[in-house]
Amino acid sequence: MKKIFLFSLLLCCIQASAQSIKIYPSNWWVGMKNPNLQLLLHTATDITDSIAITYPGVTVHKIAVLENKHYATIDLTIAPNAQPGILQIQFIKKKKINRIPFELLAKSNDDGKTRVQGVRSADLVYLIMPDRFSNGDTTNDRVKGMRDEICDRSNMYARHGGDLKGIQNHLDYFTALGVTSLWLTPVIENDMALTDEGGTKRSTYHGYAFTDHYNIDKRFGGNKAYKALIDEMHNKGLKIIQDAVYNHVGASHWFAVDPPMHDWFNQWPEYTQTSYKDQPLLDPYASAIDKKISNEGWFTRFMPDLNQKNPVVSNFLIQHAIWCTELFGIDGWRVDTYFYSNPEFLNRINDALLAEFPSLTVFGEAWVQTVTNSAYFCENNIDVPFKHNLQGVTDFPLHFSMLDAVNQSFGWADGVNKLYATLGQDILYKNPYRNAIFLDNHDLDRIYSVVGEDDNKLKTVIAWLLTLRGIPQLYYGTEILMKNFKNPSDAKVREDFPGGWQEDAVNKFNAPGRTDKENEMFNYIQKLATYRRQSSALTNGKLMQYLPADGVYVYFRYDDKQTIAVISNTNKEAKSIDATRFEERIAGFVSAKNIITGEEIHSMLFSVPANTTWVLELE
Ligand SMILES: [Ca+2]
Ligand SMILES: [Ca+2]
Repeated sequence: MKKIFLFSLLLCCIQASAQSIKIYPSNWWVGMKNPNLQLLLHTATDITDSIAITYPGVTVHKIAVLENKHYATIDLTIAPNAQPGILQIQFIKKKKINRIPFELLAKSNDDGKTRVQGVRSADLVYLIMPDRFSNGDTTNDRVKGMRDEICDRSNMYARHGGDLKGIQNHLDYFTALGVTSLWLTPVIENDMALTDEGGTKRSTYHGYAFTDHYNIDKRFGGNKAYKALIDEMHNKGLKIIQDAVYNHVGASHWFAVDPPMHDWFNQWPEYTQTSYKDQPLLDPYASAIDKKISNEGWFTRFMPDLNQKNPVVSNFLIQHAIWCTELFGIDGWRVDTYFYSNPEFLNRINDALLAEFPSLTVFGEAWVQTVTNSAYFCENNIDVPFKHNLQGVTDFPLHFSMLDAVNQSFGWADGVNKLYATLGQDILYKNPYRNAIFLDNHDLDRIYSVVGEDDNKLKTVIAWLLTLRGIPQLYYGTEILMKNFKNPSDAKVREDFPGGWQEDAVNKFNAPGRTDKENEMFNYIQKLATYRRQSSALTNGKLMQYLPADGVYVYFRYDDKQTIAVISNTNKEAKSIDATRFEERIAGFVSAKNIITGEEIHSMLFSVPANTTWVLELE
């Protein structure tokens, strides 16, 4: 131990000024699998003091002042036998010592058990935009000193006051619906002034412009409210998915205002926006410049693009993801704008997270058009020079094909044939059950509008969502028939949940506040989701699909305990079905029970009404 002390002191020959020093990460843990840690120190003035750390089991390897002398890094290792406690980082100048405390906590013993559990195909994820769901604490609607103090529900671009307490107040609503996991759009601090986009002043209520990774936004309730929400969720058997953004930060982030190094962000001779195209990243014929623009072009002018090839940037992002997972007990990560980040970095951060938390789920947003492109960005069976290691993606090709299947007339390559053909390309994914599947989200037209406010069509796509392979994700409000297209703005698909604010005239969290149609949809989802939870075939079973014929599409989910048939008639008229065609899956069964209506079918010949999907359990 003595030797370690000496070594730590030896390396501390750097001059630093010790006033208001910020340290990132803001704390760490003993008992982590990776013993290495890189602290990033930030002050308002040049660092000129000596820096020393003496703590049993902690060895300092390197202290470096960065190109911008307001920053230094300390590389250290934490021995397996190090004890939790307060480590003092000493800033020494002319015999005066300023000590900054840094806490080493004990790593949780419950990771992988009651927290950090992973989110699987057995779960049902409910996506929430916290600013727009429910206002549980009006005292945080406006926070003095933040760059945007506006809270105005009459303005769709302003913040509306929704927060984490509001979500916590409705945990029983989620469990009643059959939801097992929440995904919240980012909750990390976005202390941004209003931005000017095409003449409209907009707040970053959506959360994708981080300004301090280590603080949850105070308008959502801060770190304390986030911890309280997640702890209660875990107690109630609900899981949490956090939205990660590795690609960019908000222009008012402290390290964008005072960049630690000249190459902290991707640099261009003049402002260069990404093409938003994924194709050059896998196209064997792509030019180098197209690839570079896709990956290193900026998302917007006010979202600087992080250079993850810089190892200090990369360490910062990796440690932050681990810090959040361990501190809050995150069960899964949804990674925003996945393919815009450096690919080697992406593999590194996934490896680091999984090494520390083997049960964790990570899926990336890959907004692409084809299964090939989608599969390229996760673990796949494609013979390509660079292999991504991501578990799964947000399955856009399946999303597009479900919409075509329900909205198009049946044809050789149209209607349900699109869904059938898309699933057939699952040969490209290593494990398609790890993809997040969805009908809509905060960036897309709401599904009820997309299906022309046709309740039967909505029931059909919800039946597909809850019975196909993958991790199903429902967008808040689908169950109460919230609608809208992204016209004139995506804010139209992010409206407030009625009843989430005390002053709301109606409260759709309760059955009496919902219309008959809304209750019917709520009850339909509840019934299917509740059934799904205890169904081994629907959550983990195999999938077998039959060639669509005459506008009718049939598939089975099955294992050795259970067989479920899903029959969709997408025609405008009833169709008769001869089930002998499905002999391979139905042999040995004598009847089938409609899990929504309870009706029984005893014949091999039966008729399915127009525009209807049945989910049947074979008996
Ligand atoms: Ca509030
Ligand atoms: Ca980028």
